[in-house]
Amino acid sequence: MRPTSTPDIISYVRAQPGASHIILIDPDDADPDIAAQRCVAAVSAGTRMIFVGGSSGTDEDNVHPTVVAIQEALELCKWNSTQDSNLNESFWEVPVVLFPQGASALSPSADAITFMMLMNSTNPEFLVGEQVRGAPYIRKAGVEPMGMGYVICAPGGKAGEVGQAKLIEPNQTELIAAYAMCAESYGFSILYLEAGSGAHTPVHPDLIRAARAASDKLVLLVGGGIRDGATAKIAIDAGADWVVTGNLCEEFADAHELQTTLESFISQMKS
Ligand code: 1GP
Repeated sequence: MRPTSTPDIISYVRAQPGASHIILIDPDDADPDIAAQRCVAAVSAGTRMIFVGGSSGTDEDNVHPTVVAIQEALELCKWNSTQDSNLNESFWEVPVVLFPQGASALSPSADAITFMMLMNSTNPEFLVGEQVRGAPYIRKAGVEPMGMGYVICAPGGKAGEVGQAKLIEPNQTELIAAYAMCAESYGFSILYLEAGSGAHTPVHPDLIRAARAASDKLVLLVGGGIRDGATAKIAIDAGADWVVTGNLCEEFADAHELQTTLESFISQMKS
């Protein structure tokens, strides 16, 4: 849901006071109602952005209803908070952002889109092809594009396979620094270092440090294989601004349990 505190979503993304959490909802893994319940639990725990997408199995038929269900659930929570003077309604103004596998996995109801270049893909479709196909839809729908360099690091997982990425190894710090400089030079706002969903090892902190040192302008996102607050803190201490988790939030059938887990995750990450 669109924040009223900033003129656009990228200003909101930049304005968060560091060590922030994003929940990634994969519409291929959860129906819209479950996804919405997970988002309400996550926002209650302190999550400040919601990504909707996945590297396979998503299209407008599952992405759009998922975005709508999440937006409606947040609206309802915001409305409920207006009935209680102790609650701050802006707390629920958490943007729902597309993190699409391609031009067919979009929704006009999203607040913004990570308009990404998969920078280390060997396939031009992921550099600019899907983006050219999706741009007119995004423009017509009025969904805010946030330019993002997306770089997949080893082990890379399905995102690395589907995106045909030449994976960045943990010792390739000069290379990741060059990607960060390149992303900044393109005028992107965000750089996302991805290890792949469910990765057995997250992005190496040396890579995060090198990217951070190469650019202090980019908002730095890190995700893939982060399952606990201590690991998230390592990423934050190395220079990440936001940590993304997907699998962690899919493990819980019970929203209350998810909320409790994320509360301790976020508090440890920020410690
Ligand atoms: C995938 O980085 C995200 O794009 C999240 O990964 O599912 O391992 O948390 P996980």
